[in-house]
Amino acid sequence: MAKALVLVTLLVVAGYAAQASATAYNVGDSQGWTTGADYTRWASNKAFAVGDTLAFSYPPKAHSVTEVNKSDYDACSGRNALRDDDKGNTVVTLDSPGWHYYICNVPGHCAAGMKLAVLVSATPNGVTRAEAPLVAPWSRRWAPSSPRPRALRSSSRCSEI
Ligand SMILES: [Cu+2]
Repeated sequence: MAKALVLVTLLVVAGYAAQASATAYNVGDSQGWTTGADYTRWASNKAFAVGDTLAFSYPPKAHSVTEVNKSDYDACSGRNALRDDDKGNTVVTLDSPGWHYYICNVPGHCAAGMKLAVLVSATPNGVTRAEAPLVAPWSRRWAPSSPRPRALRSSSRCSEI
């Protein structure tokens, strides 16, 4: 029962969050997608989530947006590209959680800094810390109605996880 309540809570929260709009990021901000920018630094203060978009701003053929796996990212190799585009101003939707790696496949550009790694969270963005307390009172309201032993059992079950 406690698990079901938790599940319902998660579904409600997820449903609430899904209504919030995804975030559209301009990679490199005003610098765009180019050599000489620091994309590790650009990404470091951002929380990416499924549904967000990355807009890579660059002239057609001048660069590419090439999605690769981690080892190819580390090696700056676009040989096993998962996705590849050089048409200019590529927009990528972050459609799955986990790490996503992008490089520019023009020779020398990745080594010159055109590489971006983003960690994508499964939770859609939009639930800010300011909104989060809205959820908390529900759980507090539920707690007193539950018999105490069950509350204890559920909390011990939580600690086993
Ligand atoms: Cu390039």
